[in-house]
Amino acid sequence: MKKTIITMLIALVAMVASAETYNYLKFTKTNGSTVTYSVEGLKLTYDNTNVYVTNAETSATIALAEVQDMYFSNEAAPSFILGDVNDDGARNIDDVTALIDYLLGTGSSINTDAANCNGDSIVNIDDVTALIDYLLSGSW
Ligand SMILES: [Ca+2]
Ligand SMILES: [Ca+2]
Repeated sequence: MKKTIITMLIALVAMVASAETYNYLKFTKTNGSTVTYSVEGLKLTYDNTNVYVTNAETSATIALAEVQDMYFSNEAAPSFILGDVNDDGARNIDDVTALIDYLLGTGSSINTDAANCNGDSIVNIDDVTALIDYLLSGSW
């Protein structure tokens, strides 16, 4: 049944893609992260547990259980994780510390795109609050 649904999903995506030219295949994962793959040389296969993506640049395996959404897009996923201030791939209290140190002028460099947690145009104490709220609640 799951395989049938996936087959239908891939067929639907292929039909939609043929209507317009897109640059990326984008996956939204259940943890909220997104990942994009260039359609250049794109090959998509799957089995009962994984989707296998191969293109001209890379190959990747994505667990079906992690896939929330899959669609073609002209926009690549952002190259940072919102709130991952220190760019180590995880969001935790170390990012709060790094952000506070940055605001105090005592820390090392940070990813200012990832540090702008509330999505306005500046990095300030409001982003510390937003990041702490996220860490406590699990949602932005
Ligand atoms: Ca981090
Ligand atoms: Ca901000």
